[in-house]
Amino acid sequence: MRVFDFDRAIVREPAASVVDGLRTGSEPPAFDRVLAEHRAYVAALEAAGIVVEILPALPEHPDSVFVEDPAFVLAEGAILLRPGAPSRFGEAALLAPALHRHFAHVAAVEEGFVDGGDILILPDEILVGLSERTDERGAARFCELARELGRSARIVEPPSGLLHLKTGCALIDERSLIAVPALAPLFPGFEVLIPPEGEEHAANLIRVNDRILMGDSFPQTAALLTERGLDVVAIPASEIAKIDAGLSCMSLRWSGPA
Ligand code: CIR
Repeated sequence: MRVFDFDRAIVREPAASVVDGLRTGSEPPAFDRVLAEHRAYVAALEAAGIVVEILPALPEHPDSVFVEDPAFVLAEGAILLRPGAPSRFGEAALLAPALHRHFAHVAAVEEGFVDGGDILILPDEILVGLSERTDERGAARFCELARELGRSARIVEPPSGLLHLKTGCALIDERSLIAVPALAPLFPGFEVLIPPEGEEHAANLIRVNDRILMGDSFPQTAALLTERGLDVVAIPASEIAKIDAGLSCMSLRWSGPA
């Protein structure tokens, strides 16, 4: 099985409060457009062969649609994380019941901070990037828990300026990644595709089974990936981009029994 083979996913319906999600830009998103993007995303996951569980919206947590940050999942088990933004502190506990329904093994990081957006699964190891959301303590504890699940994991220090490690990179197949230039040195031994200038946000894409799901505002990157023989599915994501999100953060994906 490849690390991007998935048949299950958990997502969370956006709440109307998503318009108050954390953002570095000035313009808030429109709720109806976020909802439409979320529906297109779920449909694209389903079309890629995934059974998707949709959890109810959590109005008290504007960013809770981004389920990737409070938890981490593998076929072998799940790890509840500790998101580093104060408004997101309660999200892991609210995800816990769904994880317990699907996984016999659910561990939890109980010290420091670590956001799932900083965790990148590669074929032979897991990388955890330090960021404003993920500190040494949380990252180190996460690595220990990942090792208990049989995976090798280590901390990396990406250059600052990105919200999360995966804001700027993603695995596209077993030997190659897409990454913004500043992150390319983190991946010796891989072929690194650099997104064309102006399309840096294309790097937050997801490889799902034999497809690449990416935002639909990046035609040059889509063409580069298509030329490599990849099956690219472009979906609308410009509204969630207003709250600093890309495609990886809206689902927890794994391969395994229901
Ligand atoms: C936040 O700042 O936490 C959200 N507005 C965006 C989170 C995006 N998460 C991710 O890329 N993993």
